[in-house]
Amino acid sequence: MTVLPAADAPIPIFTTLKEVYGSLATAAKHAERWDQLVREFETKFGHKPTYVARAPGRVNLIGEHIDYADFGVLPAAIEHDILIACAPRPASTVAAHPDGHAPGSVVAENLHTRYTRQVFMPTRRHTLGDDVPLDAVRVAPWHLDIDKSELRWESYVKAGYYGVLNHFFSPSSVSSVPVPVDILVTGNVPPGSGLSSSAAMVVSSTLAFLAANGIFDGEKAPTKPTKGELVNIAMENERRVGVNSGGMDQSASVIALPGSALYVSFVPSLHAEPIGLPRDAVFVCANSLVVSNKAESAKHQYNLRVAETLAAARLLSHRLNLQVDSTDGDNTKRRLVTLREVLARKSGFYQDEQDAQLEDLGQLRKGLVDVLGIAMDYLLPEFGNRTDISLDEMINKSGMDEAEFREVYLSGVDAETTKFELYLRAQHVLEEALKVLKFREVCLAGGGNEESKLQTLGKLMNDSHDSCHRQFDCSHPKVNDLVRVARSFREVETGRGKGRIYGSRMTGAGWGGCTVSLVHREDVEAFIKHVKKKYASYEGMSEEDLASCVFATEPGMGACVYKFTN
Ligand code: NG1
Repeated sequence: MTVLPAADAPIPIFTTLKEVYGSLATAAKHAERWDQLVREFETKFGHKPTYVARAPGRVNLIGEHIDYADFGVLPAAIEHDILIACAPRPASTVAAHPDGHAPGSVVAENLHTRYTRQVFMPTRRHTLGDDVPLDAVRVAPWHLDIDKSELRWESYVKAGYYGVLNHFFSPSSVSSVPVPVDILVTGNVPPGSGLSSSAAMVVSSTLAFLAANGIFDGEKAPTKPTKGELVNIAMENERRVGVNSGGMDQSASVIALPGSALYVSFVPSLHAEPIGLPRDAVFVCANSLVVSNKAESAKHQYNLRVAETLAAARLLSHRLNLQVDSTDGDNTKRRLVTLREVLARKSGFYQDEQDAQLEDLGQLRKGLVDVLGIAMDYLLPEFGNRTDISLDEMINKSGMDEAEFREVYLSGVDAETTKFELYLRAQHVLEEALKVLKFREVCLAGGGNEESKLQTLGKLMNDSHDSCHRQFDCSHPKVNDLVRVARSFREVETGRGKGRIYGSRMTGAGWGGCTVSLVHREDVEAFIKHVKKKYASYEGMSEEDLASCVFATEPGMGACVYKFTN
């Protein structure tokens, strides 16, 4: 049997829930949700679903805000997921729908009553172009209106559909037309909590439209994407909602395998390596109840951090005189450079983008010391005790003229700020990259003392949180409180000694959302009780609500398509 690298494997098509969740026990917990989804689909649409697309959320164990700098990260899929039941709309039910049987039209319903029914249809403008013979028709790519100004549930559905249309229904082929589709969505990944509900929505929507259009059936099956291809399409799709996202969430949601975390790296191309965790390690998620709405706040928060991180790399590459741009005659073609590329070029490992050397802990450590020293000299302001620099200072130090810099680095960001924290952001990214590799190394090391492994992993998580809070400024006072509560478990007497909490940190983009804590398997129950009792915002909540706020999670199965067989 050939073992495919995880990203090259095909998207699994399952026909039992045990396969979907990786174990019978987990499947049993979810069976009622699935039944309800299928029942409601029939009630709402008058016909049965043909597929359910499933994509899980993820918890990031370590490696925050470094995927878009092209450094590897270490997430795991969680059990919580988004499910989308779907089917082509049969001609017999057309009378019931106002938009009838228009190609590609979608009726989207959500089991959650807060989200209302949406009906939409992609358009493909056929125009007579001046660059083609007069009698020829130029066909523009498919288009769907996505409202980026406010967070709407169907935007994520549309984002998934967009990629399917433009990758699988070529605009130049008039015969290739998507079918009308009915979909029903449900999910239990809490939105805005750092557990990647958005990636789970986009991945499941992408899969649902592929499935409903028969891409996994019979003769069309050879065109179906691999897991790695699906990740790339989902990343592209998520950007349509207005977030310049890295690739961590989509990779974890698509490629994860039960029982292992994933080390996901992006250079020279997407690669995912399953990482076994120490036997006694259990990760517990806790929700701060501060909702972090990434899409709406992107320009002050997430996208601004992406811009600062990329600008830091540009300034460093200029200071180090690295040849990162291509030239065409007298014209220099500017492009975005990542901190990882700066490090690779500075360390001499950058060869035709094929370097993998920086995944080696020793090499990364060597390169870092140098680059951090230079960052400290160059990225800080020249005068005063500030750490931030102004837009003018930043442009001056970039070696680019203002128009170019705005075009390449700021046009997509629309950041409402005049100050940029380049040094602190670069310091976080470079040091966090090192923490990820150490974490991976400890997990991969055979033998050794289990307790000391857990302590090392926990310390890395604590340091990561402190860096997210101080250097990257992406935590939130309540998230810091929750981390303090988690860490204070070490003072609690459990009957087996003091509580074994090894580390606790924010997870995901931050500015609210969840924390993840590394706890000894035997102490998990006591730990969960402690957090429920001590975190002030949980006061007065019912046991049922609390159970959805604080929960232990084992690394779960990645995305799949469930096919109904009769
Ligand atoms: P969240 O917001 O937690 O799903 C986001 C990005 C990740 C990564 C983390 C920070 C998206 C879809 N996800 O995750 O790629 O950059 O922030 O480490 O934008």
